[in-house]
Formats: sequence, C-alpha cells, structure tokens
Amino acid sequence: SDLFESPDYYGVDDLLSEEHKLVRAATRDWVKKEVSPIIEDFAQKAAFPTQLIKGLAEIGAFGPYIPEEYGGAGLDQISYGLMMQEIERGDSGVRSTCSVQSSLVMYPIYAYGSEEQKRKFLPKLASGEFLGSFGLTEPNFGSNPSGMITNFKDMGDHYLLNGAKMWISNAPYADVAVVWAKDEAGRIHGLIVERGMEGFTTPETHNKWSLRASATGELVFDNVKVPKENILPGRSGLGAPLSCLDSARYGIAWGALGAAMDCYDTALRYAKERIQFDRPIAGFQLQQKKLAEMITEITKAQLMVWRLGTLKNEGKATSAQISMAKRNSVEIALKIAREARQMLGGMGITGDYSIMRHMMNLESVVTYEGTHDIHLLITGMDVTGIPAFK
Ligand code: TGC
Ligand code: FAD
Repeated sequence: SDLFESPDYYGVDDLLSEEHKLVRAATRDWVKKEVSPIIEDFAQKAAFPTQLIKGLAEIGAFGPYIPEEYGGAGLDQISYGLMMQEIERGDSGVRSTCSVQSSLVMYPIYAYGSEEQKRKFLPKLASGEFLGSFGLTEPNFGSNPSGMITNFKDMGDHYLLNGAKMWISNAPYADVAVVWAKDEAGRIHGLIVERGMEGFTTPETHNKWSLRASATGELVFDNVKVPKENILPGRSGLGAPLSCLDSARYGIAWGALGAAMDCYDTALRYAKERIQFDRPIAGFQLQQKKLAEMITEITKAQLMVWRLGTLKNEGKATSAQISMAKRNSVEIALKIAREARQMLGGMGITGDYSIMRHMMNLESVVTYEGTHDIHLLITGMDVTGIPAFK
C-alpha cells in the first residue's frame, strides 16, 4: 500500500528541481505498478522480465542523459541518478539492464561513435527495440581488463574478431554488443558486434544466487567478421571503456541507495507493527540503533550522490570521486540489507519481503563495475599518487 516512502531526513528534496521530482515520481510510480508485483517471482524463477523493456524505454530509462535528437530523454545527471535510485528500489537486476543499456552501450556509441553509428543504433536502443550489452571482462581478466586477450585482425575489407567475454549483463538477449578488443598492435578498441554475425554466440550463465532477474552470459567470438564501419572511431585505449564505467558507476552510486531505502522502509514499518514482549520491537534500543544507523548512512550518502551529480552536470566529477561514491553506496546498502533482514526475524528470509533479494543482488553490485577493493585502491591512488594495483 504505502510501499516506497522516500527517506529525506535532511530535506534533500529542497536541492532538487521540479523536473527532478517529476522524473523521480514518474519512475517510482512505474516501478510500483510494473516491477514490484512481478519481480520476486522472476527472481525466484531466475527469469529475465522481458515485458519490462518497453516500459523502461517509455519512462526514459534507456539513455536518460543522451540528447533527444538520438532518441534519449535529454535529462541531466541528477535525473539519471534519481531514475536509477527508483528502479533499484524495485530490483538491482532491472537497474543493471538500464545501466548497461544507457551507460555502457548508448554512451560509448554517443561519445565515440560515428554519426552513422549514432543514427543507426541510438534510437533503437532508446526505444528498447534493441537491447545492448558491454563486453569488457574475460575469464582471466576481471579487475585487470588491460590484460584482455580478445583481439581482431585487419583483413582489408573487414575485421576478424576472436576471443570470449564472461559475466556479461543482458548478453543472452542482446541485439548488439559493444565489445572491447585489442588490435594487432595491442591497442584496445570498441567494436559494435550485432546478433546474427556468423561465429557470434551468447551462452547464458546459470546458477546465480544474485541478480537472478537479470540475464548474464558470455559473448563468444569465433572468427567473427565485423564490418569496418562497426569500429568506434572516437577513442581507443583502456581509458575508452573505463570512461563508460565512470558513467555506469555514477548511476550505481544512486541506484544502490534505492535498494538501501527500500530495506530501511520495510524494516521501519515492520518494527512498528511487530509485537514481542508486549510491545513493538521498534521500541527496543537494539532495533532503534539499527534504524538510526541506517537513516544516518542513507542521509550521508544522499548528500554525497547529490553533490556528485552536481559536479557531473558541471563536467567536473573525477573518476576517483565516482569510485568513492559507488563504493560507499553499495557498502552501506549491503550493511543496511543485512541489518534490516535481521529485524524481520524469520520473515526476513522469505520472498514475502524484498530485503533478502536486495541483499543477494547487492553481492553482485559490490563486485561488478569495479570491486569494493578496486575502488578503495582508486581512492588510495588518488590521495597518495601511488597506484597499489600491481
Ligand atoms: P591505468 O594505467 O590506471 O589506466 C589506463 C588508462 O585509462 C585511464 N583511466 C581512466 N579513464 C577514464 N575513466 C576512468 N575511470 C579511468 N581510469 C583510468 C588512465 O588515465 C589511463 O589513460 P592513458 O591515456 O594514460 O592510457 O590502468 P590499470 O590497468 O592500472 O587499471 C586501473 C584499474 C584497476 C583502476 C582499472 O583497470 C579498473 O577500474 N578495473 C576494474 C574493472 C572494472 O570495473 N570492470 C567492470 C566491467 S563492466 C561491468 O562490470 C558491468 S556490470 C553492469 C551492470 O550490470 O550494471
Ligand atoms: P577478480 O578480478 O578475479 O577479483 C577477485 C578478488 O580479488 C576480488 O575480491 C578483488 O577485489 C580482488 N582483487 C583483484 N585485484 C586486486 C588487487 N590489485 N588488489 C587487491 N585485491 C584485488 N563485466 C562486463 O564487462 N560487462 C558486464 O555487463 C558485466 N556484468 C556483470 C554482471 C554480474 C552479475 C557480475 C557478477 C559481473 C559482471 N561483470 C561484467 C564482471 C565484473 O565487472 C567482474 O566480475 C569484476 O570486475 C571483478 O572481476 P573478477 O570477477 O574476475 O574478479
């Protein structure tokens, strides 16, 4: 009934424009109506809710900040963040679909694609006619993508692509994939690989306890002939895929807060109603400690992502600032999910409540788009000037 209150302990809403609030309300209503009623079932079945694609496109969740001339919603970064927050309030897997489509597929084509590539792909990705995926991670190169072995050779009139990507969101359903591969000189480029190209397959990854309503798979390239017009001409080198990650990580910093807010709301409501020892459990100090710490962390993180969004709108957010926010939001969301689950006692382990699903989902979110450890090392490098990765 009163699902999804939005904690706003510090009046952060006063920092938002009318447009931001409208975008948030529209997204929240859509999530309540379309995602919440079905998502537990899809997660239990480990099925990808394809029926949400059209609605996600309609609310502008595919390319929120991509200009309207290419089919995007033409919104600012705070609107993008708020959309991700509201969608992840529903489920991290649905938010993943949007992060990949917007920041890892549309963004590189928009930022580094030719005019023809933009016209050919962006409107169809924005409308959900095409679903996209982003292939960076390989079986032996996760945190260290610079070591990738997927490669292509210049065959004169086309490129010949070989290799394999692993852990790829949307892969089994993807019509197009932005794939990062090395040329003969070992330099990384982005190639747009299309469903139906001979030698390109996308086997699904099963047996996940996390992000079960998101489809994950491999991208396998066995002598795939990629037309030369499908290479992204605007940027090469590892910085090209990493800059896309910046945009997706920014959205996740907001998104994970949505999951945290849903866990907090659920635990607060439950604690006020659940009677033990003749009083609501919300009256016990130990439960109040949990709730007080949750709302404190949510409030700190809300201010952090709002400020980050403002910097991003001004083109001033650094990669290291984005890493700090992604790491912080996911960490607090996971802690909040674990504490909230305990507050529900035995009921907390059931699918009658969203908390356990959020908790399991967040185990992927803390690992993908740069692990918790890697983001800490990025902050460490930023403040000391010394990279400790290798
Ligand atoms: P390093 O030598 O530091 O950097 C190589 C070049 O890249 C530049 N650079 C960046 N550029 C833009 N944005 C960033 N965030 C950047 N970070 C670095 C850097 O300046 C350099 O440029 P240049 O011109 O000097 O060549 O690279 P390294 O090999 O030492 O690696 C650094 C490290 C570990 C931080 C990086 O490899 C990293 O971030 N690793 C984590 C990998 C990762 O996040 N993978 C994510 C895969 S995609 C995914 O998970 C999608 S899940 C989606 C969903 O479902 O929502
Ligand atoms: P590893 O890199 O092997 O790391 C293992 C452990 O070692 C981690 O705890 C890590 O923090 C630690 N570690 C590694 N290096 C260091 C170091 N230098 N110092 C200290 N500790 C270190 N990738 C894509 O390209 N596209 C996608 O769409 C995509 N979607 C995903 C969806 C899901 C559900 C999951 C789980 C992953 C997805 N990924 C995707 C892959 C994801 O980005 C990687 O899993 C992640 O980058 C970590 O790589 P890895 O799994 O190989 O772990």
